[in-house]
Amino acid sequence: MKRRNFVAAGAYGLGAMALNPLLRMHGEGGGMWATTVFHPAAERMAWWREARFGLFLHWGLYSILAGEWMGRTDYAEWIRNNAHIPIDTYDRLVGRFNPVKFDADAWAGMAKGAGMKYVTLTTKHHDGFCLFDNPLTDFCVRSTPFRRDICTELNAATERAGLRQCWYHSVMDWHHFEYLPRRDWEAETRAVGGAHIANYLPYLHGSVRHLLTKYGDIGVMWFDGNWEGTWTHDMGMELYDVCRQAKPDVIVNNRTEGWSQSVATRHPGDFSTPEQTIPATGLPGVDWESCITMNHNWGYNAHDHDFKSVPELIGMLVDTASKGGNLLLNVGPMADGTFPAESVDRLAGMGKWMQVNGDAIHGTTASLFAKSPFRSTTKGNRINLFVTDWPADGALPLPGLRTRPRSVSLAAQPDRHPTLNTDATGAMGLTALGAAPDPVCSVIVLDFDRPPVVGA
Ligand code: JFZ
Repeated sequence: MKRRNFVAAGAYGLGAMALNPLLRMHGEGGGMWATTVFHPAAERMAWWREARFGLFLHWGLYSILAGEWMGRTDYAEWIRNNAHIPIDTYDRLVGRFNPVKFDADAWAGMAKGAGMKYVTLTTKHHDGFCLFDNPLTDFCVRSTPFRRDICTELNAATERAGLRQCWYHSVMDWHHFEYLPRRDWEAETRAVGGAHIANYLPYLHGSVRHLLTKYGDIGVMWFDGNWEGTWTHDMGMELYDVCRQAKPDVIVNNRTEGWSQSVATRHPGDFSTPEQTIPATGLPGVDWESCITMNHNWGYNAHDHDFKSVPELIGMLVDTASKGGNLLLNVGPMADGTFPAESVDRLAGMGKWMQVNGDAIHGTTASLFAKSPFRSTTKGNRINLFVTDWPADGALPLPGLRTRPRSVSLAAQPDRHPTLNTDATGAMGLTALGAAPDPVCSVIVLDFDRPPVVGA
C-alpha cells in the first residue's frame, strides 16, 4: 500500500533540498513514495544548536570486564572482538550485570551540574547487548539479575533534570544471528549458517522504533558501526526514514549511511560527528558535534588513569563552541553503576567554571574574529571573549572589531569594566584589565547596541 508523501516543499529552502538526499531520492520519482513526515531542519535543530555541551555514556556488559582479558588490560567496549572472546563466554556476562549502585538521578545530576544539556547513552553497542528491555531479544537487561530498564530510568531522570535524552545505537551487531559479517576470528565457533543481513533489518528497525516511541521525547538517534561491507546506502536511507517516521523531529547523526559515503558527502543525517578531534576551522555550513573521551577509552577501563585535566577539557569546550560546534564528552561508567572518580572530578570542575561562564557557551554561535589572541563566541548583540593567557600588561587588542561596544564587563565580576581604547588608526583594544578573574579561562563580555561587525 502506498502512503502519501507529507512533504510541504515550501517549507524548505533550496539548500535543504540539495543537502537532503532523502528529498532527492523521493523527488526523483521512480514510483517510490516517502512515508516520512518531514520536519524543517532549522526547527528540529534549534535546541541542539543552543545546547553546545552533552554527556556521552558508554556502558554495557564490557564494563564488567573493565578492559581486562587473559592478562591484557588495554581493552574496553571492543573487548569481545579484540580479545576474541567466544560468543558463549561473552553471553555469560549477562548473569553478572548487576549495577546495584546505579542511580539515574545521580547521573543526570552530574551532567546537569557540569553545564551539559543532553545525555547520549549506548542503548546497544557493537556487542549487541541492549541496556533496555527489548521485546525483540533476550540479550538485554531483562535477562540480567538487575532486570531494570536502564533507558526508562535514565530517561525519567534526564527529564526531571531538564536534560534531553539521546540514544546511541550500533548498526554493527556481533550477537544477532542474522547480522553479517561474522568476526573473521570466529569462523569456527560461530557459523554463518543461513544468516542474511536482510533478516537483521526488521530487528534493527523494530529496536529503533521501540527506542523512539516507548520512552520520552528523544532528542537524537546517534548511530554507529555502519562501515562494514554488508551495510548499503539504501539500508542507511531506510534507517533514517524509520527514525523520521517514528518521531518526525528526532535529530539523526550522519552515521546511518555507508562509511565512505558519509565521510565524503556527510549525508544523510543532521549533523557531522568528528571523533576525538575538534576540526581546525570548524565545519562551516554544517552542524557538527565532536565526541571526545576524558581518558583514552570510551568504555570503562580500570587501568586507564590518564585523564585530561579540567583546564584542558574547558579549553576543548571553548574551542568547540568558538568554532560553532557541540562537544559530546564521554564517561565510561563502572559495572557497579557509578562513574569513575576521575570523571566525577572532571564533571564537577567543568561545572564550577560553567556556573560562572556558561552563558558564554550556551546558545552561542561561532567566533567572528579571523585571528585573535583569544577565542570567542557570539550571541545576538553580544561577543564573549575567552582569555586563557591573561595579558600581563593588562592590554588586549580586538583585531578587526569594526563596531564599538556599549559596555565591556567580566562574566565573573559584572561590575568590573575594563577600558575600551581606540588608537589613531581606529583599531580597538582593551586596557586596565586588572587581575584575571579565573585562573583557567576568563570571559570578557562585550555588549553592543546592534549585531557587532568584525572585519579581517
Ligand atoms: C565508534 C565505536 O566503534 C567506538 O567503540 C565508540 O563507540 C565510538 C564513539 O564510535 O568508533 C569509531 C567511529 C568513528 C571513527 C573512529 C572510531 N572515525 O570517524 O574515525
